[in-house]
Amino acid sequence: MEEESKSLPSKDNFSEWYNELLMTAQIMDVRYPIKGVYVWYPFGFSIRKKVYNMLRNLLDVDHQETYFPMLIPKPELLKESEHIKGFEDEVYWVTHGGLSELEVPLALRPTSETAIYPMYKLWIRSHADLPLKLYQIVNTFRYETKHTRPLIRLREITSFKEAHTAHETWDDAEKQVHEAMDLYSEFFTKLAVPFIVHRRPEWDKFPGADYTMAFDAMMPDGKSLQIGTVHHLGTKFAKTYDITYEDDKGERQYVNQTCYGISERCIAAVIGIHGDNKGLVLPPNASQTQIVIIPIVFKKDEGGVKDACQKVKELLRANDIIAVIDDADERPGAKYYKWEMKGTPFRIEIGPRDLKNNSVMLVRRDGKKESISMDGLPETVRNKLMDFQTELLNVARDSMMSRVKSCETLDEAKQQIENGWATMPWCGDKACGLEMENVVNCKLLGEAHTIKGAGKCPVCGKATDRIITMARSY
Ligand code: P5A
Ligand code: ZN
Repeated sequence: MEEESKSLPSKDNFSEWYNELLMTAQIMDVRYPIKGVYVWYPFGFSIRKKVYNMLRNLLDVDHQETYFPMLIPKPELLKESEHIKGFEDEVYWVTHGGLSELEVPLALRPTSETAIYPMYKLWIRSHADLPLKLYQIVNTFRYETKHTRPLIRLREITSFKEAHTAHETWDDAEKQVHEAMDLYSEFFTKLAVPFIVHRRPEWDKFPGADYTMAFDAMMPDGKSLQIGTVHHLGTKFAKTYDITYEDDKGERQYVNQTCYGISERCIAAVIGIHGDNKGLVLPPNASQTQIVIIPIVFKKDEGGVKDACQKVKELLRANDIIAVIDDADERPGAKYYKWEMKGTPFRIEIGPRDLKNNSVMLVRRDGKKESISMDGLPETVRNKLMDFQTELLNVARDSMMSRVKSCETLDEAKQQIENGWATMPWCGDKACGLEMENVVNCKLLGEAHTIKGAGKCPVCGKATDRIITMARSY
């Protein structure tokens, strides 16, 4: 596929930079002629593959993967009144089969509760069937009316990982909420994406949930991006879809449920948080290729540089480090540009002088450069990849935390959210919360148990130790 060799707008103009990068680095093609629907380039898809394999591996420990239909009969979708109120203006409908109108219109799943739970009613009989923990990775469709953006706000979400669990008691389900949060924490940490978990306020929880815990990442422009959510569903859906089990006393009880989801927004977060003016920066865990080897050859291949490159590649591969050689007939500079754009974590340059010294030149994607010995190369490289991964996370986490500031007045908060997040006391009343959102023109992300404090509600003046995070959000 043709590479375009032009430079990116500065990352200071985040939106422009992001849109250009997706095309130039060949992650998403935004030219598909439907609003909110985009196409994965094979390179972008290789990132998706890496990232979702990681997610699968984490889930497969104690979940089972499955597949449910994309089409949902209208009566099933409409059964849960609170749920459908949240989604009714986002549903795509299939109304015809060929020329004939369908007797029962079919919805394209906006999420799969209403596809899965009628089957859970059939599958769950006794307490021996619990807990049940299934997940699927599918596309879902939401007729989003807010500004659509590739990977961030899609009308076809192509990589929707949704897990749905059923338990005996409310407390069992709550335990699952915590397990899911641990799993997501591990996932985002492996992706080098720092986050804060917020308990969403009542008016912003998942339609039909008892409560919602959300993972929020900070994008370079200071806006928040919800990169994953875990919902405690209580018995709400169980009552609607009549999902019961026989307990050990022989009595029928409603199951308690949870569901949790992640989409390709997690990849948008990696791109946004780590990328720079030269392009993508991928943490080694998210990159198909960890190392590009570039032969530095002059007129004739002095000292067997090409052979040495081949040997290094094989040595690394034998140690599970994915290396490729770029031996195209181009200037090294052009190659650097290309692989930097694609975010490859490390570049190894090998020239005649390096060979004489029994060493190679290692250049990290963030520019740090050092000569390392051929002896023990795979171990050195593996350690340095891990260091790089950890540093990316630490730098990003420090940068995020330095942009979260505690504020006392709404004016102060308004200033603060121009390039970060504001935290402030909130009495807990919905009316005060909505007023705060209005005046500051932001979203109340909710309470984070990692952020503590006390003070007075800026609206009603009541003393409180409830601290809420405020942000502009995607
Ligand atoms: C949990 C899984 C649900 O749908 N049902 C099954 C629950 N939750 S959610 O919060 O509505 O969505 C889960 C996550 O998906 C991402 N997301 C989106 N990503 C891209 N484009 C969209 N239009 C979109 N809508 C939601 C968010 O990360 C969200 O947390
Ligand atoms: Zn108040």
